[in-house]
Amino acid sequence: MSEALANLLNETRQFPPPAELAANANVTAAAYDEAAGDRLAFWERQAGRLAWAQPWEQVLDWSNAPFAKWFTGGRLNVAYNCVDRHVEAGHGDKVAIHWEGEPGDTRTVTYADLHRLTCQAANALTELGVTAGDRVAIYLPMIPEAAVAMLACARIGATHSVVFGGFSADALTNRIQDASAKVVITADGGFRRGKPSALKPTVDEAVANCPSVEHVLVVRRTGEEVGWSAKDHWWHDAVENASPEHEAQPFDAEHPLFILYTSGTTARPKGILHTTGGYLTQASYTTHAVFDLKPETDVYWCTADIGWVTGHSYIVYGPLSNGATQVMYEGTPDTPHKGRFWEIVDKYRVTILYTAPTLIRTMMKWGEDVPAGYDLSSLRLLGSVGEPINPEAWIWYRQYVGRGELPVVDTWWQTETGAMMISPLPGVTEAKPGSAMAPLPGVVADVVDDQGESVPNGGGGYLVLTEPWPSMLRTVWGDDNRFLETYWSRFGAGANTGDKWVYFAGDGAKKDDDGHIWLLGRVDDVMLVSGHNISTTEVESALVSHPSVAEAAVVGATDPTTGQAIVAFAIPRGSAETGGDAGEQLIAELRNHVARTLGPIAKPRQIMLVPELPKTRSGKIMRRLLRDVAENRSLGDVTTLQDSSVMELISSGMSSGK
Ligand code: 6R9
Repeated sequence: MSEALANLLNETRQFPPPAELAANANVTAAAYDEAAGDRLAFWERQAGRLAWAQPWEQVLDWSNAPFAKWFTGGRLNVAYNCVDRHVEAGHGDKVAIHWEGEPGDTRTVTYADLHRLTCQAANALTELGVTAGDRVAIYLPMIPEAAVAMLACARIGATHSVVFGGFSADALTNRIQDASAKVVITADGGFRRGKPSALKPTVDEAVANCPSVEHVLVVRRTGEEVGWSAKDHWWHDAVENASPEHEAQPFDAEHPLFILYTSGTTARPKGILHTTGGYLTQASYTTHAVFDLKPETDVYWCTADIGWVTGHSYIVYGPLSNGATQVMYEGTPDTPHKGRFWEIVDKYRVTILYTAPTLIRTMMKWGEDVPAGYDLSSLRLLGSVGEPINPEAWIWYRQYVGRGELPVVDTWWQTETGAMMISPLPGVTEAKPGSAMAPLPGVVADVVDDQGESVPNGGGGYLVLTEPWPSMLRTVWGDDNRFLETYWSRFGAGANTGDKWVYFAGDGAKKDDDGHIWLLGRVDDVMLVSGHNISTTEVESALVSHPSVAEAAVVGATDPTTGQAIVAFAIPRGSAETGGDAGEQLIAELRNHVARTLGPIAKPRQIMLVPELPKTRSGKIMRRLLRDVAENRSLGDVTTLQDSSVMELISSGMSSGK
């Protein structure tokens, strides 16, 4: 996909780290050299940041590649590392979680509280017959019990499978069945958009079809009435009456810690399996390095949901293993008003904020006056994850949230990688807006062409990881073949890679002239227009760089002449004129703007001005649905959409706009 790339994305701005941050950074440029010198010794030192009950014998056993074993023979307890050791070190009174409910109710959970709750939950699960190796499904809103439930499983060696609270009964059923979960932990519901949103009825429906489930633990959150069966137990009876004494036993470094399902390109979700020692090592180290987290002074906030991998690694395991103080928020960013996020930053004096490009673009749409109404001076570092961040969104984030001063770390990683892989280091890297920059110390990545050959600087292709890393997925739960086929078959160990195992991430990427990495979206999101490969991300970035566009999604639609044609959906900014002729004029201007920015080949055949874009609940644009609209097909499955009415709006706009 190299040819069209040369004239795409000529973003040249670069921002060095603030001098003070660089001078006091947890991790300096030396880490790159150390890791390049002896990668395994580097990871061994990072594993040493954790408390091990028994040291490992071998850092990496790759003899059965690509099935990895890290820190073999080592034993540790994840919950001990995230909770007990901080209490033992005298930090029991320190706040672990400042929790903010959507209706404005709050809870303060110290490390001593977290210890007590985790021990009680561990005893309650044991009482229900859960033992090491059993699977427990967790289907909860963003309340402290979600973190407690995960830690309690880790404490007794049960493997958790968190299912996002927005998923349907079918999705929950499939996930419970695939892992044969014995217990489900849920709540009556949570608060979303100003109203209670029930969870228990969905669990009831799922459990009716899941014979493996013996017990259901139910947290009372909304107080709404719920159906009740012989399998159900109230959390406040079972957990809050359980003994607060529990001694954590160490588990093998390769003991299964959690399964997390990711949808991928086919319908059947894959249960990504993560284990204990390597996962915690990298989740913990990257939190320390990329967020420059200082547990004594920072207040950290990751806005993800615990149902996604970002919530696992950067709400629960990464921050807590580092002894951080963090904010956890139950609800949506615009309830009861559009300044809710900034109000929370202001109230808790948040210093490190980790959020997603989709949210940043939404905030752009709402306008910079909203953050300007709050005191955001406590912030010192901003992070982004989940999608490529367009340069304009990056600049907006730095400008209006980060006072034009703060470093923005754009962190590329996946459910499968378990922890961050490609990202700036905030005290070292001169960041370029829109680029994840370089592999972190200890990570080895490359961009290769169709044949698996490394592309030169300036070239584009597929992102691959060429050396194993501690937090890598170990397999797809119950399906080793799918693990091999999906991730390890595309490029080897084959002709161009020698004996090397090469991990195929499924993302398109390019290397700029300095060798820095730019992510271009999933490879299925690359369009072939008149023989030229053009990435949806780059056309979207070009559109968003126009002052009248807040957000854009681009798809390739079948075209009789060009193979595929570029069809764009753009949300105008609040200030843009779009009525009548003004709309037509804006569309013409935007088509020309893209042609000017990226070259005539990238000029969209068609641009639709739309009020919203279809997104999954984790904020990724569902281009599949937009492709259906662009090709005049009836809509496929919309159940994972955050708001299914969006598609009606878009489809009706599409027919009238033609
Ligand atoms: C952590 C997470 C993984 C996919 C990944 C890629 C996209 C995530 C990104 C990014 C560009 C970034 N992605 N971070 N693309 N720049 N900083 O999101 O995991 O839900 O498994 O999604 O998300 O396409 O392959 P997951």
